[in-house]
Amino acid sequence: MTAVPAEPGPFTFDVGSTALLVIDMQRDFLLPGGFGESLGNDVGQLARVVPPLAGLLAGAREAGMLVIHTREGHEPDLSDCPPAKLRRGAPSLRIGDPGAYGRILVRGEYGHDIVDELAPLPGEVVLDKPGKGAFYATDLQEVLVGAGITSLIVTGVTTEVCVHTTVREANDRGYECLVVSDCVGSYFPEFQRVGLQMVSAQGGIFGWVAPSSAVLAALNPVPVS
Ligand code: C5J
Repeated sequence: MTAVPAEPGPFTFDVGSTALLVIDMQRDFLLPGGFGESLGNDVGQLARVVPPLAGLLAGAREAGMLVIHTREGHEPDLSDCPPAKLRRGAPSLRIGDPGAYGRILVRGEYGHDIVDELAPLPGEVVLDKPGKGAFYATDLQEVLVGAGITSLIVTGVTTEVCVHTTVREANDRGYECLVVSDCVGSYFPEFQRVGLQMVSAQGGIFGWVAPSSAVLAALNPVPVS
């Protein structure tokens, strides 16, 4: 067992039964000129997540941890996009419309894929999800059960939307979740701050929160000479 100093108390995990979950680090959300920015968002708030997350991803891979990436998006015919979701946003900026990086949030388009810095390695699990939560309409539960996973180290964007929804879904399914504070991001600084507080409040109502430096230190402890 490894312990990470965290809020509201130490998060203990075993590398063999823990997965690193990387949520929706997609070009459509992160790149300048893309879907996220076209909605009036400051994509710089998400870009700052990339360097620490690349470091954590490297550490998790080196430790042999299961890595799972997710991508939010829809079939080209949008048959898996509920009308209520499709109707949202300005008329010219809807899911499926042509954007700077291809059709917005449509599977197979350039913008739908993960940013180059965090590209999945061959053999890593990549789950396409039509909803905000990573369990809804995906094989995530089967993947986790099949790999004997009981704990999740959760990263990605956005903190208050897909990260929160997934952590809540995971919590209800019995998974222990550590949210990595500098490896999750929101377009809105206040949502980032409060979103993290909401996870660890009330004795860790949804899970634990710690920075990537603490997780990396636990994954690669300095040997005592
Ligand atoms: C959003 C997400 N914010 N991945 N998606 O629509 O959080």
